[in-house]
Amino acid sequence: MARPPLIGVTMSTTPDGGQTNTPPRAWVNHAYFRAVLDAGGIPILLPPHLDGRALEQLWARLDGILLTGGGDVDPAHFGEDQHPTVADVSEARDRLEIAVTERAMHDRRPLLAICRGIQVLNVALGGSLHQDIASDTGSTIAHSQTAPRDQPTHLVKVMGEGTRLGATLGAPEIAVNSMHHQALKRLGSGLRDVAWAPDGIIEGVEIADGTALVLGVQWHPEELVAHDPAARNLFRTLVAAAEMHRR
Ligand SMILES: [Mn+2]
Repeated sequence: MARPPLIGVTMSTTPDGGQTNTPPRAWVNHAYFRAVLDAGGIPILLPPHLDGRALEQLWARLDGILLTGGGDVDPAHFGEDQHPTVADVSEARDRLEIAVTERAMHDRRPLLAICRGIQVLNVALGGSLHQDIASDTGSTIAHSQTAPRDQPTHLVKVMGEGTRLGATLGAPEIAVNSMHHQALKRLGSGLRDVAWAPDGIIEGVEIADGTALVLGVQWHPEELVAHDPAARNLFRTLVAAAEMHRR
């Protein structure tokens, strides 16, 4: 049997500046790991403080990339000052994930970007973010849900015709969970928006020319895989594309 594809999984880290009693550390929620494993991939950790030489060595072995959720991207990356609600900024994480995204684009390596991940993907390609949905757009949808993480709380409309995301999710409208106070504003170059919340907030993107598998979703499918085939399909599609890429 062929060896399972290796999926690089990015990690959260303690924010810049540090906190008393918390040593600097990196972590990733089990849900991401399980979702990759259940889809047939092997998750490989990509901690923010990986140095350039180590990333270089790892890069040759990775078949796909998963950008995970977490704190906010530093708005300096899209030329803005920080809104007061911006939190948990890590320069090291921004740097690693933007570098990984640029390399994945260049090498056409399959990439799935979740929550913060879709925002990193957009910013890495020159796009910008709503730094705070409520104050920036006046939306009345609770994108920072208080319900449990595995519970869908708002709908998303998906463009079905000719889109990878539509084919992957298999339905024109799905119910998703929502744990973000930021969202995509100006789209990065080469991306197209293909899914939206009822308030117009972008909830899904893909690469416009369709040459590689690059999918971004603003919700958290890793928390939904137990009961949602559409969420499972996102990870299966990533792993299948990673397997194809290797050949
Ligand atoms: Mn949302």
